[in-house]
Amino acid sequence: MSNVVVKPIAKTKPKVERPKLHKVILINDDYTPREFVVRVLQGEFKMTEDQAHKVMLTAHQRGACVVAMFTKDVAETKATRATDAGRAKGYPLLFTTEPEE
Ligand code: TYC
Repeated sequence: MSNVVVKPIAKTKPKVERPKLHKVILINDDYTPREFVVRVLQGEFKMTEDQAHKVMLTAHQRGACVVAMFTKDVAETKATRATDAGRAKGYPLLFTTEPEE
């Protein structure tokens, strides 16, 4: 009787890589009202008013600010929705995405 179980030799190292995250970046402009930017950040990125205000101010002062990181699809969807919210009001508000390093 032979009930010895031989474990096959693994040929490939199991590799579990996390998907690359993508930054959503808020770009400053001279026309979109500050309060509108804050409301879009709260609505689309689930920020508190305080967090949203800080991000808006950083973009206003430095030209751009990283809002958050998501998988590629989620980052692109949120950036598009947030940009479209501004466009619907005639504002040039812009959110872009960029892969993490
Ligand atoms: N600079 C705009 C103003 O002075 C406000 C603003 C801030 C717009 C951040 C866009 O990403 C932005 N009304």
